[in-house]
Amino acid sequence: MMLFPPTGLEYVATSAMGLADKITLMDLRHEPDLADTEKLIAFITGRIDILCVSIGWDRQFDEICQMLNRVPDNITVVVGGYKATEKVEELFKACATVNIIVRGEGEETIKEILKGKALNDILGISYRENSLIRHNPNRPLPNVDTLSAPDRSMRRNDYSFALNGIKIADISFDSVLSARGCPFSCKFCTFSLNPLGQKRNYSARSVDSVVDEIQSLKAGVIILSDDDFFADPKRAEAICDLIIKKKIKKRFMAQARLDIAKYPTLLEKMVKAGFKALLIGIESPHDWILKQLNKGFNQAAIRKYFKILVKYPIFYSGYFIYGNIGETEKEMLYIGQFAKEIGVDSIACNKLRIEKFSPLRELALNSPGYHVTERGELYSDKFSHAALKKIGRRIKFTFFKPSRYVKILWKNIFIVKFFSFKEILSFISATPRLFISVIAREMRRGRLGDSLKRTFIKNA
Ligand code: B12
Ligand code: SF4
Repeated sequence: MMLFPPTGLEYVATSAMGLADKITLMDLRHEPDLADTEKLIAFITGRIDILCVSIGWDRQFDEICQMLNRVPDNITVVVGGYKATEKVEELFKACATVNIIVRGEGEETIKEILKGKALNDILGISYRENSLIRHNPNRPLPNVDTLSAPDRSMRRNDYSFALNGIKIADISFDSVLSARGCPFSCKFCTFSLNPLGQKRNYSARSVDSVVDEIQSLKAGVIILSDDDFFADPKRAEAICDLIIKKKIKKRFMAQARLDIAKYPTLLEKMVKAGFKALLIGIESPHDWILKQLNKGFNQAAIRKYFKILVKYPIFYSGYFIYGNIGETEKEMLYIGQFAKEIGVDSIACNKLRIEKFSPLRELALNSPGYHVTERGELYSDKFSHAALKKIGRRIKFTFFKPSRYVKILWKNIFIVKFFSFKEILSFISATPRLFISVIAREMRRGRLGDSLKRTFIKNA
């Protein structure tokens, strides 16, 4: 939905300030004039000495490689980001134009590159030297309080509420990273591991610096991009206290663990401070799977915690994982029903992924009949990708009946009060345009009939 800025790239660009004559920060999702590769290459050619590219996830990885391969040879290409770090070898192989890959966190490393330090002395990079690829040792992870928050004045676009290209309401978005790392060790999760397999110790910024950054932002809706914003409940409470004291009026979304239900005072303060939505990893209804994933709670605890959480005017989006090692179809399909039982407002279901450094890799590779693709997708002799995809859709459709969308709107408008009256009016007036654009999109993709059937009749 293009709601949030590329936080990692913004941190790196801010760190690079003052070390280049001019820095242009570009979020290509918001550069329609450069959507065409020819135009993008023409823009780069002749104007740019160093091209710094962030690759955060799998999506469009091949397209990015194709684009990078067209960059003229005289331009130095530096690539960083989660995916680039995980795929160092593959990236060098696929893109002859890439000179340097910055592995892991890049703020200090980019400075040394731009200052012209000898490449063999820069920690945390892999680089091309003639026909060889050199890998320097890892860079120790810095204390996050030493890093400057992203300089928003570098942005060339706003992040506002648009769906399918239609502006829905005058709401703008931003993201704030208050801490890096997570003190827990769920086995499927690589959030708190950087992709080198190096555990990121939980490192939190001071309460004042976080609230100062929030206060300085124009955006009305802030996502706190921390792996778990409430990892240190006392600190989270202090942040809420300061937001309330400074009368900052913003709406917040954050990723949280279920255990937050143990802190009623914190929950009350969160509501007062403007927390409207929590993204919570529930993962599975089944005790044996929760244990396999080392999640740290069981089904009874989920039910108990949700009984408490639903009393607060907060929108809860639950993440679930299906296609776990040894999981039956019946167990997977129970997710939709379970989500309804506990009272979560919305769900997102993902197939189990086994990334390069996932602690579950060994178990997956040693489980007869299970296979992991190069892209980290897990499938088995019993459940192919296609079969899992179909199960995923069935889970989704058990939960997302048309009445669910009404409930979601109701909760956001009347209970959570995410939207103001003016925003709702703007939303209503945009609805016909939005509806037409969605229909046009589905017709363009040749799947209008199928989509209508799946939404209103049944999941095929
Ligand atoms: C918040 C978040 C989101 C937010 C995005 C908010 C935003 N501002 O962009 C939302 C909810 C939208 C989101 C969506 C998705 N996300 Co997400 N997300 C995260 C999360 C938790 C934090 C990202 C962040 O802000 N990190 C902080 C910054 C500072 O770190 P960073 O981005 O890595 O950048 C540093 C370095 O990588 C490096 N660097 C980065 N770019 C560059 C460039 C250069 C030139 C240099 C030198 C260095 C450099 O320096 C940066 C500063 O230190 C991460 C997990 C994590 N802890 O990182 C997952 C994560 C990035 N997401 C992930 C995934 C899978 C997704 C989704 C595909 C989920 C889905 N199934 O839909 C979607 C993809 C959306 C899309 N664009 O297609 C995965 C990617 C895994 C992978 N191997 O591909 C991660 C790693 C989580 C995980 N382990 O599963 N996500
Ligand atoms: S799933 Fe959440 S709580 Fe568990 S390690 Fe990952 S970020 Fe931490």
